[in-house]
Amino acid sequence: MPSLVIVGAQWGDEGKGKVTDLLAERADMVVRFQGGNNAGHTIVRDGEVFKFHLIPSGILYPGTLCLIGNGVVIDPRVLIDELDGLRRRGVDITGLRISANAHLIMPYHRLLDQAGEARLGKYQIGTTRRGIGPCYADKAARLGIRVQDLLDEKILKQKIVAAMEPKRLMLRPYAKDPQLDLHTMVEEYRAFGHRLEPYIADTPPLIWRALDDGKQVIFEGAQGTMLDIDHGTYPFVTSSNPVAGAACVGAGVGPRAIDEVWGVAKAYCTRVGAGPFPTEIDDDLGERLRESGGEFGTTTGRPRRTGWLDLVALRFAARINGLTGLVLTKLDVLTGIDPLYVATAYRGPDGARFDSFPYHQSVLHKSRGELVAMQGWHEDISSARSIEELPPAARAYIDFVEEHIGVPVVMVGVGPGREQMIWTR
Ligand code: 2SA
Ligand code: GDP
Ligand code: MG
Repeated sequence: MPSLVIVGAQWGDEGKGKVTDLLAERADMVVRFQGGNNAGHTIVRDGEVFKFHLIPSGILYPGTLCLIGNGVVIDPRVLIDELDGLRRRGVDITGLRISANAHLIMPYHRLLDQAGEARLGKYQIGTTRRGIGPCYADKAARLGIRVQDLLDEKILKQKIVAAMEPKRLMLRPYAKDPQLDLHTMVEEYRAFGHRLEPYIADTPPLIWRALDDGKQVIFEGAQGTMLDIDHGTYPFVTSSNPVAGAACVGAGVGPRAIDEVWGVAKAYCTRVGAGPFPTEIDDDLGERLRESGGEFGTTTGRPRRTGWLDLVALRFAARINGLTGLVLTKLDVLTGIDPLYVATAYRGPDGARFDSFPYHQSVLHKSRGELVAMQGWHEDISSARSIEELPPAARAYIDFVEEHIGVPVVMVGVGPGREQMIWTR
């Protein structure tokens, strides 16, 4: 399997970091292709917890090249903190490469994100307030500052002036914020440039060469399919494309470079931030799932909303991403909940039934999952290492998912540790 894209098949936090880390053991290169430090990818190794925001989840393997692709938006301060943190923990970071074409999150992007959410009030999206949306907006408006600009003070200054000027009105409440002082900003970003220079590279040729040499490349997605700006629950989405197709654009390869696409999904559902969630559980059971699943934002610490497994959304994710495999994580969290429910269809506002994901927001926002009850199990499954070691009800649950999605379940997660994964074939 020379090249594999790993994407979130739900609303993010499905366990992509863990899956990427596990598969990266046999990979030569791991590439992040979209999103920024809104992402939080957790890896648990021998009880030690690592949380990555920008650095690809292959960095714990010395010798594995870890690329931050052109499609990623980078807050250089966060990246440097992440690098320093890893260095302090003795992790070899020499394999990191940063695309010279990736866009930079600037202080005004963070402020605009906060101001935008405050302005929306009760209609807010619930962003991570990391400046992601405003940064991608500047990229599209051709006002973005790129990694390569850090290396030329004159260009950097010119571009910051051009980008900041049109925002003056929106940034008026922050007029006296020292972060927005041009001189300070240029100095600060030049210093970031000096720190990051050894890692800055023309990244697509590195990937082409690896693929030509038959090396294994993993493209690591962030967030999830239902947060995709084109295909997700717009406007309650992130500002990039977390779907598999974006791996090509955000890394710099053609579609024929991709061999496999694996989606990662929890055995239930979560969502952090506002927006439709047809299988949401808003009673004590939802709280229980949040507690037992540790469902709090990896980046912001926000409590995640919880719900039953949504097979309508998952079927949609299978098609949009062209999934060739499904990794079902956190099956252990469902232990002791009996019966379990899964949604196989939606009921719309006027009682209409939807087998496929409704495209219209008015329908989607008022749809609820049509739930099917399934038998639960009570045995602790966290030390199971083969499908045969799972109770029959857990196996039936996996089979049900596979049947309804039409994609093979390739791995099942039974705990946060990297060894707590069952390969099904
Ligand atoms: P943004 O900040 O502009 O990307 O927010 C827009 C929406 O995208 C959601 N979003 C996320 N959803 C799940 N996980 C994410 N990463 C963190 C994590 C989130 C955290 O790993 O837990 O710590 O809160 C992530 N990043 C963005 C966001 O909630 C908005 O709905
Ligand atoms: P990502 O953004 O998709 O990488 O996911 P996050 O790291 O934000 O959230 C997933 C959480 O679930 C992390 O705390 C993981 O350690 C944890 N996790 C991953 N797989 C499993 C699993 O199979 N079982 C349990 N209990 N936890 C898991
Ligand atoms: Mg996450």
